Amino acid sequence: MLFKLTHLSLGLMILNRSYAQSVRDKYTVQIPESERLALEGIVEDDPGDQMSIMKDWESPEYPLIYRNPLPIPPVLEPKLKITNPVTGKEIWYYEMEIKPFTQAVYPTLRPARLVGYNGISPGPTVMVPRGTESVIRFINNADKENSVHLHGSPSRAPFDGWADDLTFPGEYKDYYFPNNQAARFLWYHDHAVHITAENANFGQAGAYLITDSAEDALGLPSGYGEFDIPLVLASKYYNEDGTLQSVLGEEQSSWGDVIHVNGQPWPFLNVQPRKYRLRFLNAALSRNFALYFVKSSAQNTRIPFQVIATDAGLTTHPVQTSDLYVSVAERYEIVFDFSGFAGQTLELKNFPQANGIGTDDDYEHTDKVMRFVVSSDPVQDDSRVPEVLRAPTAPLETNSPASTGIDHHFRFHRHNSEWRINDVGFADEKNRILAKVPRGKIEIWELENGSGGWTHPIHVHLVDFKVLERYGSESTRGVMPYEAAGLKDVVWLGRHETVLVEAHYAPWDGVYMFHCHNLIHEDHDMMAAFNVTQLSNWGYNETDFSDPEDPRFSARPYNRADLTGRAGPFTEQAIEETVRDLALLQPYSQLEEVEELLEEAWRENPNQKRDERCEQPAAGPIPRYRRFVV
Ligand SMILES: [Cu+2]
Repeated sequence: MLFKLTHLSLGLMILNRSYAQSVRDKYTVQIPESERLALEGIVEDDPGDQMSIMKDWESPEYPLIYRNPLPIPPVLEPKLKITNPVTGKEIWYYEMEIKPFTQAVYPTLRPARLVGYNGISPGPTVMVPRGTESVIRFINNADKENSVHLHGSPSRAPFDGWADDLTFPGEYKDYYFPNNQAARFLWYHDHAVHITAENANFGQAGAYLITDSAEDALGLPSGYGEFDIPLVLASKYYNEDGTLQSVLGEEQSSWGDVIHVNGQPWPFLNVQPRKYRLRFLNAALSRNFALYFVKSSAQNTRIPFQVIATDAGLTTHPVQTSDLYVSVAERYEIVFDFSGFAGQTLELKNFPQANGIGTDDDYEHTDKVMRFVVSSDPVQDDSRVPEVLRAPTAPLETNSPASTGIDHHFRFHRHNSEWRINDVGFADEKNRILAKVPRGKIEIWELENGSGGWTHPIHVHLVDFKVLERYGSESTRGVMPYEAAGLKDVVWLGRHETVLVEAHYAPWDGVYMFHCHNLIHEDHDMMAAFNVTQLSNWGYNETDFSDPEDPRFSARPYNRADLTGRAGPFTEQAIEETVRDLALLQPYSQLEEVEELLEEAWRENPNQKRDERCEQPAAGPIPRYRRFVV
């Protein structure tokens, strides 16, 4: 029997290896010579035996599983609506104060001290119509520095949450966002260098929804908090006394043994027997989820549902599935039909170690997420899930990739107990720009996790990508059908998995991060950058926001009395002036023109090659202010 099994898995490995080869044969590998040499020189740590023994609790035992209702984060109203002096359209101005608060998680223990946006976690939900720009003033009234990233938004570099662009306690920073994308579930969260995991763990994450009329017209289940429910997943550890465990000093992963949805451990939601739109966001530090639904009375029978959206908004069509992988930072939206379950209870569950794709530590109750209690009274449900949800957008619209070459290969690995990308960490300032992409170019990046000891969810800022291929010596799952039906900004590299992603590097030039979204890995130090470089001779002058540390947009100090008394920079007049001054710099008002010109340049020269000048390393030190512009 043992012989047979070994024989079988050996056969599988050989089969997978030849599949990997056939995938790679479809593409020419045209990675830069310096990158090839760097890859050859990598020495990797041996992961050893990472399979852990399942434990019951590391936190105090939580006594109220499925006993507390699901909280819904409140929608934040804009404080002011200001007319953009360039476009004449409204800019919605919001404020969020990052401050401590307490949450009684355990009924008989001490409350946990958290730090969140406006003193709640998840933070308030921002909901903004497509085409309305927003400015959010994030005010640091906490005890640690922060940086805010609006995940999934093509924000200009100084507003993208660059890890070194810090706002310290007693400072505030105004972030300017375009909201030009089709309806989509973005999220805002901390991105401060080395303490992102700690800040996120203690509460700094929230939902940000762009809405649009095209989506509204589809007739999907709607009504925020009513039939359209955000489900922000997290997984944490608590101390003996009921306070939240810090993750400072943790350098491997923080799996957590207490599963939270919208800040509440293992909640329940009362639902009607009808269709609901459920928006999943995995906001955990390290834990990946493989979700499925069952009836409480039939735990072995998974119930199918329809995936309708990915990280980048609606999929082209609904994709039916009965399980859903959601690695850290991924968003998937589904429509679940409770109409056949009147008077019953359903459970949302989680496969241990994602069916062998993950390496997450499991505990007695990490296979549970939440419960749905379906009322017995029949209701009228006019919502529907159309067979076509949207037209495909680039680079999804082509059946074959526009570029046949692999432009970069990035290996996510561990060396000397440090997490690295092609042997570089974010602290390596001289070498951390790993790609220089001419603006508008379509590139294919090959993202590799050679290890069986750990996995990495990879996030590329600025762009949406198409997941072209997934392969690996022990991987058979390929690209999941729901991954293939939409664009993504995070992709999960499971055990021994390599993934090819294709993206259009637009619309802005500038320096942006890409990194592992296991926040412990990101902090220590699996993060690097890419520079979308200005196109020469494209006959167009536009505003420059390419430097993520541009001091024009850095955080500023404030007086507490000014904030509470609405004086100084917090008067209506001062805010209006600040927002108008920002708008006059035109971070986004040229967007449509820029996109048209990029499309035109692309049509005229579809085989645009990498700009050879980008291969040259910079000569000598680059002056501080211009240091990111090559
Ligand atoms: Cu990682």
